[in-house]
Amino acid sequence: MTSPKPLVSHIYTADPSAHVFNNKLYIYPSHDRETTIKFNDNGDQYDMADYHVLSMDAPGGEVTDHGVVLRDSDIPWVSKQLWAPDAATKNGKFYLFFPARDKENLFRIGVAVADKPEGPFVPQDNFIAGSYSIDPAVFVDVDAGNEAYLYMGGIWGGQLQCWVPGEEGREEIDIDGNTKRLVFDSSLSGPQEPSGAGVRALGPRVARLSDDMLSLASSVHEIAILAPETGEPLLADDHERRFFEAAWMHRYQGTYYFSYSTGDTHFLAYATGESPLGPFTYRGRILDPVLGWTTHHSIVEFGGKWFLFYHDCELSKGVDHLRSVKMREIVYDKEGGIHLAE
Ligand code: FUB
Repeated sequence: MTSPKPLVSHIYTADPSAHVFNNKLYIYPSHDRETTIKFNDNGDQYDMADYHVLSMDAPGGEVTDHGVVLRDSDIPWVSKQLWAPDAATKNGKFYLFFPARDKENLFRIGVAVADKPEGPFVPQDNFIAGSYSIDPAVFVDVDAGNEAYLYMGGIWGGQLQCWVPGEEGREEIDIDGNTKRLVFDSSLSGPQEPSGAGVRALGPRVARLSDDMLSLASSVHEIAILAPETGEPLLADDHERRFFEAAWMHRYQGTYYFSYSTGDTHFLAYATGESPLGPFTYRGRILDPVLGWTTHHSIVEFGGKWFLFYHDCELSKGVDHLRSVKMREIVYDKEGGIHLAE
């Protein structure tokens, strides 16, 4: 299949989080912009300052840009870098979750509230207490009590590897069920992660959200992604399968699908499990590397079909920080495996 066209070409967009709200498809992307900041492995060149919302009435239909719905200067706790957002609805309100650097340069997750899916969104004064790192994905389990879960995490520029055991830190539950205290170690910033024979990969994080969607209602848990051949957590040196960033959760026929980017190996991969909290077992790849370093996606059912939303840098001819959102249909095989539709 030839590469699809970008959904919009009047602005650069990335990291699409797609949802169906009120029978209409809404896409919450990052808004990429020109910068003189040189490419580095910390992602400083992704220097975004606001969010737009896109919408579509039917798959393949006209795309509406609802304009700027939130900007960095309106968010009291933010210093810079509005990265990949997500959105959710509950109790008649709409919530935009977004990562950004706080005034101490740490990535945190914030939330802003609106009455309509297309905003405008009003930010909370501070980030969500206990949140950290990047790439929030919020899953409201409408088939299981409307419980809402916040997934987050990304290594290298996303700082997940900077949170290490330390007595003064906040409590968190690791994949063995042990409670740990974690503190931020800035010496681990940048393109660093655990490595070495037998060392486990860092897992993404999840916590339940409060009913008003504005705070965490549980401890943060590390999620286990297991290798199917051993049943053990993926190892840090398994770069073609381990979690890097871009968490997404969806449910298909009662199974929970956790999908993500493998970062430096540039795959979109997925793992499945019986609970939104995991553990998940690695299943395979959804998308091979696209043009550009990053790959980031969402998966949603719309009009009886399933779609993958993702980005690449074809429109900017390979400029890594100028990406464009696209969509492709996906199908499931009898075992629940995901494939791109022809
Ligand atoms: O858009 C900035 C960052 O690039 C996102 O947070 C990552 O997922 C990657 O796409």
